[in-house]
Amino acid sequence: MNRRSFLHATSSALVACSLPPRAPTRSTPSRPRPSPSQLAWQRDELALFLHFGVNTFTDREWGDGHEHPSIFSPSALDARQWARAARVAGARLLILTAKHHDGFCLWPTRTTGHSVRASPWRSGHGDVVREFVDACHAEGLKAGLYLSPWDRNNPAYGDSPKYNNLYCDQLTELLTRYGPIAEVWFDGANGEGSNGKRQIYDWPRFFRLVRQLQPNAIMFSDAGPDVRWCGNENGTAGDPNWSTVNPHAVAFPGADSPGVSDALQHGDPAGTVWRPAEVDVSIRPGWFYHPAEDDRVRSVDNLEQLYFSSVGRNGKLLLNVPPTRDGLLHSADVARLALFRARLTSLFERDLPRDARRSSSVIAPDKAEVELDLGRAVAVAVTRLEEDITRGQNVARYTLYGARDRDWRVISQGSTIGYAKLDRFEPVTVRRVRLAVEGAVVPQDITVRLYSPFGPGAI
Ligand code: FUL
Repeated sequence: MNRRSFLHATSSALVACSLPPRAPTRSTPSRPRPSPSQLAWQRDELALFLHFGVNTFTDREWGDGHEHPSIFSPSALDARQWARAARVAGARLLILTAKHHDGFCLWPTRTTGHSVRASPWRSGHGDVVREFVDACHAEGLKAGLYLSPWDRNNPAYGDSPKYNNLYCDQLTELLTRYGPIAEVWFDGANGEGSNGKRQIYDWPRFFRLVRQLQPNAIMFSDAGPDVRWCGNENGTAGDPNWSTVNPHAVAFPGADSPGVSDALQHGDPAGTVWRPAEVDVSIRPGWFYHPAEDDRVRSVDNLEQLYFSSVGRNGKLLLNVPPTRDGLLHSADVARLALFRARLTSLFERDLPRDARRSSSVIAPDKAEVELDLGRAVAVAVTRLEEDITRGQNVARYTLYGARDRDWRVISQGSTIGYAKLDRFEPVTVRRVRLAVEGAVVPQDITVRLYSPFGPGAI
């Protein structure tokens, strides 16, 4: 059986194994834990990113700020189509580029004339942000916004205090006009203004303003404060991947000192702050839509791999799907998204073996074992391990063994677990499974989910 056919015919077994929690002692400092917003953010697992703006019409990735607003003229913009496709994909949130580096604003801002107001779209009366947020909410999804700090159009850029005021005004418009915004996405892109001076951003002020205007919004950047960049744009979270970080390792978005890349990829087991990794990657080679890339949309196999290397490595997947010049998601992308969700649903369909006997023991302060007896032989090809992250992230290393009888052998091995760790291997037939947790900071509940390649009847 090839991988594709067995992935289409899977079943699963779920077993929740509780390691007895230890009461914190003086030698066990309390671990950082997620806030309710961070927990919801992670549990959403998949979000869609929408790069849309003047670049869509110039066929470029980065505009230089000289684009004339008249080029922004989507003929059939339908934000409900974006949101429906996202819902079918199983995404819970969409993030729109309200402004990219070219400075063109997709909403009728009072801060600059370089916006949809100066475009022919909806005779200058349109508001993409409004249509986007309303469509998300109508489809039961959360809305998020990306406001590029780098602005290659605005004359104030480079005059740091002046531009910081303007940027705060833009944030204020976006965060007060449209109802709840669940995520605010910052990148650290930084350049020089027309005055030849490098813009110095006032990040603490930006973060304070977002917190004040939308206290429940998650803020993303290299430096959080709520979630961090995973350190690359190819869809791969680090291994290990800790959700705890040392906040001084990446002091501000765009920081480029030694150690930054490692800190973004791996986090820090001794970190004092909870700041999990978001994995942003595009379904096409570019972030913006380019007609020449219509036949380069990621395959379902590839999207599934992305899920394993992001959500399956304790990250959150932010998948970019760019609207076309019509203002619609391309039919190839929409179809791929639906198939991607169908693949995940079929792969992770659950079937709980209620008769599984479990035993668990703490062997040493940093070691614990969980053993499951499934009652009969089961073929297993994928495992999903989960820590109860409401109590923090603790596992540093694990080995999963399986036995049909007494013939114990290693099924998989790994480093961190966190929210979820997915492992895939050649199918093995086991009756008993043993998870050995090594190097845990604090032993805690681990859920072991087993997925069989042969359909529910196999369990
Ligand atoms: C980067 C930008 O420079 C890219 O154009 C894209 O928006 C990516 C998601 O973030 O910082």
